[in-house]
Amino acid sequence: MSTLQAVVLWVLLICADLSAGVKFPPGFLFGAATASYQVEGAWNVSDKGENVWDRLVHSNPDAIKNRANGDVACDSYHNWRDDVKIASNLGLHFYRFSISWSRLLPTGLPDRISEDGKNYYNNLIDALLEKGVQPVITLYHWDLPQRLQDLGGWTNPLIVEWFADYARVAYTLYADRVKAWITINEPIIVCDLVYNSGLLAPPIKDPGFANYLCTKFLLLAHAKAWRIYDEEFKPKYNGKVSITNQIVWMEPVSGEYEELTENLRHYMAGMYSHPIYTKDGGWPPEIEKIIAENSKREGYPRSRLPAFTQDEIDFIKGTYDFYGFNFYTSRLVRKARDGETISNWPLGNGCPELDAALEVDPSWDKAVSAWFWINPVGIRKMLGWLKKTYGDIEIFILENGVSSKGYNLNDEERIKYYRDHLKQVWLAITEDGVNVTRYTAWTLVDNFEWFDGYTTKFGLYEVDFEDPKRKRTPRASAKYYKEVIRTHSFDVANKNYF
Ligand code: PSG
Repeated sequence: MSTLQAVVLWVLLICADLSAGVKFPPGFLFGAATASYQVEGAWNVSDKGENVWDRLVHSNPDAIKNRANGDVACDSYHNWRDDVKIASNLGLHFYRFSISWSRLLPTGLPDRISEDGKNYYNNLIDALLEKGVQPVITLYHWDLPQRLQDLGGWTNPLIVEWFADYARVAYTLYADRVKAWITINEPIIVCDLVYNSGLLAPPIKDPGFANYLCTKFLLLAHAKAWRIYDEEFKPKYNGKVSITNQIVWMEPVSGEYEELTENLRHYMAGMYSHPIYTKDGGWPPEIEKIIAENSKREGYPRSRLPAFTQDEIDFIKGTYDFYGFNFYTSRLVRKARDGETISNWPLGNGCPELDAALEVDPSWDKAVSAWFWINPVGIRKMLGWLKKTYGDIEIFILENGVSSKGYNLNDEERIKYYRDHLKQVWLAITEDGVNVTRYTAWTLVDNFEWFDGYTTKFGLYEVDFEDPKRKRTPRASAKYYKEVIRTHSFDVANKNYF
C-alpha cells in the first residue's frame, strides 16, 4: 500500500467512524404528532358532538388571535390521505394523533358510538399501517365533550368513570392495531393553565383551587384508563400506555435559589409525576406542605390541594409503561420581589404558589410564540433530572419543535432547532445513559395553534389555509427530518435543503 493509499484509507475510516458515532441507538424511533382539534376541522360534520373548543371559539370569537378557530383547520377529516402520504414520505416510524372524544362518542358517553367517527380513525390507522407507519393514539388532547364540561368537566369526580368508559371504547375498537397510547396530553395545560388564567377552553378562572381539583381527578382518570388497558387488553395486545407531561426546564438565576428552583421543578413536573412514578406515590411532599401552609395563612379550613386517600394513592401509583415528555423551552428562577405581581402559572412571569418569579437568559433566542425562548441544553438537563428523580424509566419524547411566522418554506431556524435538540437528546442517551427510545416532532403540518390561531406555524409541512383543499408543501425542515430518519443521525448538517 502506497503512502497515499494509506492516507486515503485512514481518512475514510475516520469519516465512517465519525458518522457511526453520532447515530441514535438501533431501534430508536422517530415520529411526528398532531392533535384532533388542531387539524381535523369538520367540527359539525356527521353526528359529531360539540366540545369545549367548539363552544369557546363560537361563543367568544375574539378568544383566539385574528378570530381564528378550528372549524376547518387542515380539514384532516377529509384530507387524512394527504397526512398519511406525508408521514410515509418522511419515513416516519410512527405518527401520533389524537381522537376527538365527541367525534367518537357524540354524547360524551358510550351509549352511542358514531359510525363515521369510528370509521374515520379506522381508515387512518389502516392507511398508516399499510405504509409501515405505526399509529400512536392520544386519547385526550384538550377537546372535552361540552356536555361533560357542563357537568363540571375535570373538576367533577365522575370524570374518572366518563374518561375510563371512553378509553375502553377506543381500546376495544383500535387496540388490535395500536400499540402505543397516551391517555392525556399535558395535564398542566388542561388544569393549571386553563383554571389559573381563564384563557383557553373552558374559560373558567378559579386559580389555586379548581386547577387542583382538576389535577386530582385527571390523575385518577389516567390511572383508571391505564388499569383498564393493563387488565383487559395488555394480555392480548401487549401495547404500552402512559400520560405525557410538558415540562419547562428551570434553572436558578443564582445559587441562592437552588432550593426554590428544585421546588418549582417538583411543582411543574412533580404534581403529575410523583403520584405515578415514585415508590410512595401521592403529591410531592414538599409541595403538599407549601400549599397546606399557604392555605392556612389565607384562612382556609383545609388545604386548597385536595388530599388523596391511601387507596387513591395506591390506585395511581405505577400506572405507566414509559415516561411521556414534551419539551419546548426553559426559564430562570428567583424569589419574587416584595410587591412584584406574579401572574398566571405556568405561562405568566412566575408561580404565585411558590412566590417564584421567572426570567429568561438574554443569550437564548426567541421563537415567535409569546412563551418561547430557545435553550437546547435544557432538554438534556431535563432528561437527566427525570432520570435522577424518577429512576431509569424508558422515556418517549412525544413533542418537540419550534414556532415561526408566516408562509416560508426555507425554515432554517426550524432545522437549527431540531438539529440542536436532537444532538442534546443524543448526548443524554450516549453520555448520561438516559433511556430515551422515541423522538416526536411537533408538528407534521401547520395547524390551529391554541393562543395564536394560524399566525404561528410549527409544521414540517406548510399548509395553505387560503386553499379550500388545504394544500400541504414540504418545508426545508421536512427534508432535513427525512434525512435524520434515513440516516438515524442528527448530524446531517451539510446538505442543501433549500
Ligand atoms: C404550551 C406551553 C408550552 C409548551 C407547549 C404548549 N411552554 O410554555 O413551554 S402547548 C403544546 C401542545 C400542542 C401545541 C404545542 C405548541 O401539546 O398542542 O400546539 O405545544 O404550542
